Amino acid sequence: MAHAGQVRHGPDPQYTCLVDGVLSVSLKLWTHCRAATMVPGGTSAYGLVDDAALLVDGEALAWVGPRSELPTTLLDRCTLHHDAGGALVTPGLIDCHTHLVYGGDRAAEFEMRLNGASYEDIARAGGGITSTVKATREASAQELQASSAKRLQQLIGEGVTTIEIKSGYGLALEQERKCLQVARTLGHTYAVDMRTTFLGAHAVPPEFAGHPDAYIDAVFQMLPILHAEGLVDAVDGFCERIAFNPAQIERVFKAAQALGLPVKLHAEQLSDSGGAQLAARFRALSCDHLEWLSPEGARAMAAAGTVAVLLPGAFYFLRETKLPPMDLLRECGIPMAISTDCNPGSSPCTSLLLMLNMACTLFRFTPEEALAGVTRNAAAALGLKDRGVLAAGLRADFVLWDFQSPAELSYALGNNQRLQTVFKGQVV
Ligand code: DI6
Ligand code: FE
Repeated sequence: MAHAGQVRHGPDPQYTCLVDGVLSVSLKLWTHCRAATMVPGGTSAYGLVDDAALLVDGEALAWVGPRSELPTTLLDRCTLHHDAGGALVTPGLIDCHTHLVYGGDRAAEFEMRLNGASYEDIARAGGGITSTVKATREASAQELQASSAKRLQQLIGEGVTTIEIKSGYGLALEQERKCLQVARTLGHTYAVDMRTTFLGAHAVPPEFAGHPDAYIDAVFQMLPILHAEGLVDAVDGFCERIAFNPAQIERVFKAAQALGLPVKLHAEQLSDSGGAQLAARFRALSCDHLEWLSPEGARAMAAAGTVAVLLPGAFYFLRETKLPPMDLLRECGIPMAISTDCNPGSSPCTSLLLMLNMACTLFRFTPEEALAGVTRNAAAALGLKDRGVLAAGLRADFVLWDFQSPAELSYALGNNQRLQTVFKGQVV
C-alpha cells in the first residue's frame, strides 16, 4: 500500500539554487517511486524507471531518472522531499477530445430507446443533438459552468491535467462564445490546462434547417470574431452524411488556415467520406473516430503527421460494430490517442481510465499503447510539445498511483487508484 504525499522539509525552504542556468527559489524532489516516463524509443516498455527520482523546478521537471544517478549537487539543493511510498508515477493524463460543456442531458432519450422508441420517435419528441442545442442555449453561463464543473472534476479526480473542450452545442455566435468562455473559466478555476476548440460545424441548427451552406457562411463569420477574443486554440468539424460534407468542411478549414489556427476533424465515424484525406491536406493535428478509415485516408494521415484519436466510449454507447482499422494504423505508424468524447449523445462518459480499458478490450490496444494514447499521443493530438512524457524541461504535470505496473491502469476496470496529482509543479 503506497502512502504518497509525506513531505520532508529540507534545511531551508528559501534555499536558492541554479538549474540549467535558471535561478530557482525551491526545488522539489519525489523519490521512492516507479516512473512510467512514456519517453519513446528506450529499452524498457513505458519508458519505465524503477526506483526513480523526479526533480521539479517551479512549473517544470528539472531532472527525471534513476534515483541512484541523481547528481548530489541537485539533491543538496532540494527544499522539499516527497516520499512517494512506492507509487507508480505517470505523466498527467490528457483528455484530448471532449464536448464537456453542454446543457441538460439525454438520459430520457436513452431510456425511451431502451423501451422500444425508434430514432424517429425521439426526433419527433424533440430529442437528439437538437435537444442538447436547445438546453445549452437556454442555460445561463453560470448554469453551464456548474453542470460542466461536475464533469470536469470527475476527470481531474482521475489524474487529468490537460483537457480539450469543444464548442458545438451553441451553433450561433453568442451561444458558441458563451460555451467557449465557460470552458476558459473552468480552466482558470481548476487545476487543469484548458484547450478550447471551435466546433461551429457540428450540426445544422434549427433556424438553418435545410440550408447547411448558409449555416457554413455563418460559421465562417463566427470564427474570426471568437478567435480575436482569444477563445479558440483549434478548429474542428463533423464530416459525415448526417452533418457536413467535405466541401463544407473545407471552407471552415480555409478560414482556420487564414487565421493560422490548427484544425482537427470528426472523420469516418459512421461512413467513409474521405474526411481523413481532406484533413491531411490541411495538416490536421488529428482525425477522430476513424472506424471507417480507408487505406488512402490512413496513408494521407501518416504523410501529414496527423494523430488518430480513437473514441471507444462512442463506439460502445452507439453499439457500433465496425472496429477502427488498428493494424492499418500501426502499419502506417500513425500515433494513436484515446479520449472520452464526453458528450450527452454518444458518449456520456467522464472516465478516461474506463476508456483505457475499453481501448484494450474493444479495440485491442496494448496497455502500453493505451497509456501512450492518453499521454504522449494525446499531447500530439493537441499540438502540445511540452507535456505527455516525463522528461527534464517539460511541464511538471504527473500523477501518483497505487499501482505496481502501468498495465494496471488499463486492467483495473472502474478502479481509480490515484493517490496524488502534481500540476505545474504543485501538489493539488
Ligand atoms: N460525433 C459524435 O458522436 C457526437 N458529436 C460528434 O461530432 C454526437 C453529439 C451528440 O449526439 O450530442
Ligand atoms: Fe466528438
